[in-house]
Amino acid sequence: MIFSNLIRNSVIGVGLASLVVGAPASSAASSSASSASSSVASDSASGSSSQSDSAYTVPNELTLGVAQVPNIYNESAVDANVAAKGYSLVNVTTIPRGLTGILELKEATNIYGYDFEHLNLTVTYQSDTRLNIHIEPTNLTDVFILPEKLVIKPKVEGDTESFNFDDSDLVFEYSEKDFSFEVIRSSTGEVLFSTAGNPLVFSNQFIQFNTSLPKGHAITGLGESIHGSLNEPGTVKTLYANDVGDPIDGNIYGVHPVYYDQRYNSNTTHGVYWRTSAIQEVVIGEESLTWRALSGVIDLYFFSGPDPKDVIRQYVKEIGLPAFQPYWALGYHQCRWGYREIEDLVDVVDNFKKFNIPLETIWSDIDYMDSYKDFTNDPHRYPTDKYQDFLDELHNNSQHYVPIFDAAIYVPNPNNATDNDYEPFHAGNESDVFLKNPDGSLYIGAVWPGFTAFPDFLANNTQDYWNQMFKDWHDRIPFDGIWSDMNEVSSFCVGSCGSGRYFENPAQPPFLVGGEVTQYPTGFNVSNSTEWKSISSSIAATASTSKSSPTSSSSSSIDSMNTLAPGKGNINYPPYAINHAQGEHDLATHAVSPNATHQDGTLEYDIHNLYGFLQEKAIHEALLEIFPNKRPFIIARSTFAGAGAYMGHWGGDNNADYDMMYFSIPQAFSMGLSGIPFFGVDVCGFNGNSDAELCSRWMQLGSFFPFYRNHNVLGAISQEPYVWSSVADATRTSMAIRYLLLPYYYTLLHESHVTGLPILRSFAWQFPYEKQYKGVDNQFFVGDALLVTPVLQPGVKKVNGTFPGANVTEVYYDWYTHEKQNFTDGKNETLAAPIGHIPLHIRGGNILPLQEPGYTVAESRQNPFGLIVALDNEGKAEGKLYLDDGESLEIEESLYVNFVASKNELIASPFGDYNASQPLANVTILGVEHKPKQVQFDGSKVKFSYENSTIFVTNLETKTPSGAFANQFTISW
Ligand code: MIG
Repeated sequence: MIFSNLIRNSVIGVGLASLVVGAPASSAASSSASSASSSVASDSASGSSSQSDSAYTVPNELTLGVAQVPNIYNESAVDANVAAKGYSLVNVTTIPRGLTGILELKEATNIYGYDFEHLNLTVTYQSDTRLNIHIEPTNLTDVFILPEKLVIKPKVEGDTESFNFDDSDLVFEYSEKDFSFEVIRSSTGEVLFSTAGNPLVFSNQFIQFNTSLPKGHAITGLGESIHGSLNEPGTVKTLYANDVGDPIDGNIYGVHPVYYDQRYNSNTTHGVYWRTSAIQEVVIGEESLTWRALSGVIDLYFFSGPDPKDVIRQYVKEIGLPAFQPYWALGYHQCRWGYREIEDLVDVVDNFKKFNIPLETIWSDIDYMDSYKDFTNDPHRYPTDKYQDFLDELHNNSQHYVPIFDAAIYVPNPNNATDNDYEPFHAGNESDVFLKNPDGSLYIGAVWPGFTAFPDFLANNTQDYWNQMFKDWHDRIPFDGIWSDMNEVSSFCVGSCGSGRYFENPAQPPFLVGGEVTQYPTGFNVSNSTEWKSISSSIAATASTSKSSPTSSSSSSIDSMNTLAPGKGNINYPPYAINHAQGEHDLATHAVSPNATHQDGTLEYDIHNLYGFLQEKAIHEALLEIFPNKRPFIIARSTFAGAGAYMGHWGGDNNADYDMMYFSIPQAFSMGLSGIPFFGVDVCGFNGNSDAELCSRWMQLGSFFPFYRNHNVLGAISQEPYVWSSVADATRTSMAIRYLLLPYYYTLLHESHVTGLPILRSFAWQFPYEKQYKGVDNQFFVGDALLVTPVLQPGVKKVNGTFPGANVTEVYYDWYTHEKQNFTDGKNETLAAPIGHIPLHIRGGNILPLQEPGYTVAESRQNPFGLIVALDNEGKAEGKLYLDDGESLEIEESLYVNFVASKNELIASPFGDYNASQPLANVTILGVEHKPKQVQFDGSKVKFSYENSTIFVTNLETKTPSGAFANQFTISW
């Protein structure tokens, strides 16, 4: 039906005049976005497929949004806190777990939408640590309610009869006349949240409330953005999923409407989650926080902590515990945009082997596709038979393959028989799975292949269609996981630009691809210029460096657009203009337009922020069909609260520079507290050229992130770790540490999966109320046991770090020398850090499980185990190990080992039925003051050596012939 419409449309006016043949047009949208992104240049010819020679491009003018003045920059904009009159609360009624009441509008001001006259307030004490405040219009016409099937809703816990309000750590208080409310921590009496002094604003396109914050606050969360770990006063967070190359402070790919408020005066932390998919903005002031949304209802959850890790566990448990990644996900991943043909992949895999750098997974960017179409492979550059042979070989070597998958589906040209045989579109169109325009016609945007449609994950048939497409694809190309890109959901043109012109397909997008290839990191050594010259000439042959910016908008200005409209309102140009980090701030710039409509009538406007999340769930299900009972491996770009239950995430398009390397740390913290512990960024940098120094530092830093992948933009110089010998050395060093620590990382993966705790941990979580460590985000812990102090600057041989509690309660040991460090709490310690060395310390009190590294994860798992016991000041330490087959979703056999050391004795107590048959080879005990007379394993003497206050027990294999942890054992000294 829809498709026949398309055919009919196609006979109307074929306006070829606006099409550009061959050469790429000017750079557009994403390059003009913001400070950090100066990326887009280079050519499309080298990356595009066989048809590129005569490809049309999508006309540039289709990419330009209507210029908007964001309200926060508009000095004449009305301040709703001043102008609105608020509500009064009446009819307050106590209910078994809380109260209800009616809010009556005092006077309509209709500032950025039509005010609702009556609201229902419901307060529910969900548990002793969780309180829910729900406010929605009494009349729900034109109000979007977020369905539970899209985003989990935290539920009341325990039995209502026996619930005792006095046990709750959170208390709700309210004022009736000028309605305001407070949330108070009962144990301390402290006000955690107070709307007093500001009106509640609740209209169809604008909801706003405020809370006071303590001066000198420490607010984290409200991602995703590139930012330090704290949201300092003056920060304005835009929560609108956006395909843009990592502008500092701007809205990027994901949306996490949650903040953590860590208070150093009362030593408590609480969290606040607004369960809404709406477009939002949060303004952090010196002593206030203002939260606005452009649709939906108020559904706030308070988590009482009281420690930051408690808040993380409480929040993440309610949104969805993180997916348990397969063991192999912890291996090293190599990717780039520009592995042009299958032979490139073959070479890269060979090179890793040749240079003896472990490679677990090789990735493909859009290079493998036939004209960038999903579910295809280029018949010339990636012919199916060679592709399959390659994957066979890879799998025989226990290595893995992950291809990119783009969110949009190509709309073929019905006038062109070869093009029109693109089945994924026809199958989807026939089963009616794509987003529509408000008039019911197909919504057609533009992405890499040209004009495209967008799967509607609320439509009835989408999951079946999806399962079938992925299965067919996997039957041909047996991938091991999926890299999900462009799912914000990105569209390069504004609105349904392809309606009536999809018959121009294939039409490539009108902006250039590739990195800013002339750019090198700060501190790039000019003496390396010979290297640069040789590659730059080859790049120059294919690259265009033109950077003309888009002409200003031809359409009308803010005044004529951002008006009040009845019903659901002005959907494409809401009266309140957020500060969207795209050139013209138009919501439809570089994204599917807000008025795109789902099968059940839901508008993108209301659930734009969920597009990626819903797609990831659908991919997750499709992968489960392909690999029954195996943990799906998905790395995705756009995320929402709860997405971590389905995927891991990478940080998107960063730059090959030191700033972005630093920002990866706070970004990891922010993802961790959002329930996405499996995180990493493009190591060595995406946009721009990396260099040996930056890449050495980054390969070492990245080796401590849960997800460890090097990725690079099209057109930039190669940056695989073997490209520079110094990087190869640095990489081998830190990869040997990572692979040695695989059992520790896997135990942390499992812990995060069952508790919600992040893997990378900030000082503020580990030492929550040491004010001097507030906001530290240039160092981090891995689990509780390891402290990483990376070099984040060029041209240095030393790095400063701090060591919480050192010489007071804590002991730190140097990883490499085993020496106990003579550090002082709170002091900046200067550490030697020549290229190739990343300072790493073990915090006393911890026991680390190890396994001798192999070339792959599978090989490593065949090797003997080891332990590092790092004693604390009292000669104690403890640790854990979790193991299983590494891939089953329903885990039948698992092994848990508890390690406890004290009084010169280590006891390992296993339980569970998974059998790891590899023996224990060695145990290293740090912090033993005097050389012991003897060391015993289960009462019989074993050989050992002693040096630097460290006992080395080796050659233990014969003591544990049926597996290191088959039985309990004791080692004493
Ligand atoms: O519009 O597939 O973030 O990792 O290399 C750019 C090409 C599309 C964006 C991803 C990046 C990937 C690139 N993609």
